[in-house]
Amino acid sequence: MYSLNLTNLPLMQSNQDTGSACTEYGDMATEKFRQEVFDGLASTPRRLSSKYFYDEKGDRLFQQIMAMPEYYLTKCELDIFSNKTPELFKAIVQDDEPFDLIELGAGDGMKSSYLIKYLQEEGVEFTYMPIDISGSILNVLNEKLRSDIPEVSILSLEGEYFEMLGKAASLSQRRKVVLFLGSNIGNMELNEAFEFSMELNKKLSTGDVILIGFDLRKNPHTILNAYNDKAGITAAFNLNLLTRINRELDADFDVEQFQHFQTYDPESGACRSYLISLLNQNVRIGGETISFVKDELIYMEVSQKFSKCEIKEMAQQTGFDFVGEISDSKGWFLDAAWRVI
Ligand code: AVJ
Repeated sequence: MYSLNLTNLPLMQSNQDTGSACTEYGDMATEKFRQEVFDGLASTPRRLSSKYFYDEKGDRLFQQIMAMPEYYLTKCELDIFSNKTPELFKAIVQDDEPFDLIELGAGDGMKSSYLIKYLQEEGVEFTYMPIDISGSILNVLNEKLRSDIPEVSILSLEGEYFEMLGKAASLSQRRKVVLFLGSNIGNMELNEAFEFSMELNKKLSTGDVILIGFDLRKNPHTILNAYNDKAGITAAFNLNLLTRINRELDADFDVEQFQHFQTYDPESGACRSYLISLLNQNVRIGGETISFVKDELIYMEVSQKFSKCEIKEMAQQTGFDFVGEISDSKGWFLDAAWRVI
């Protein structure tokens, strides 16, 4: 059985052994964060990027969201990965040829571990390459897999998606299968999602396969409820970004004076969240002051919902052949398999 463990090779560890590189990376990340916050708040409407929701507190809040009865997405995709594993297998495996299984934003690998286990049991030769911006979550994932499926070969890649995809390609010539699960693609504006898909296509080779998780259009109440929970966890998830800005960018947002507002537009399929300023107020960020008038909005996040038809169109228009689609038992969520032409 192929079980080369590359996880601990120094080459694979970005910024972990040199304190200075680590600090520099941190400074650069903070600088990018500061720039994006200022640019976003200066645009009309004001906006902040939901990719910054996930600090330690944000990770915990997202765990709570996934456990909420209203939030169906994770349960649906888990249904697919635990009950339709043979179909996933058929969509991604070609002959018995070894391949690299790359996961973008792997997180705790909850869903993918079902697929990994199945591949292992079928005796397929593959290396699992989780890519995540968070080194600590990769460590957690590593330990978990190592104890649950000890024979699996893992190569963790810490960093930005496309940079690490390039690295994966330079390290191995094998066919690539890329997982991008959880409807993470929904957090991009539609044009950004198309650009992302084209960029992914450019970074891959003919015959490579990607498996993308899409949340499907359904009864608008079901969708809105998933993002507008009574307990206010989604509200806290949005407001936590203000707390993060206070801490990391030396700001003084009064979190009590902003209120979460959620919309779902069944025509466009966009589910959007906003924060509303409850009064005229000045917020200091670093050396600068931003004035909010009462009822002014900050646009925080889009969670785009798709029809099957729109998903097929995206594949066609970004250089992929549509290979297959696997839905949960409710038909609410879909993992689509596309092959690079
Ligand atoms: C992590 C992108 C899947 O948009 O459904 C959950 C994030 N935001 N509740 C989503 C989220 C509010 C989530 N994804």
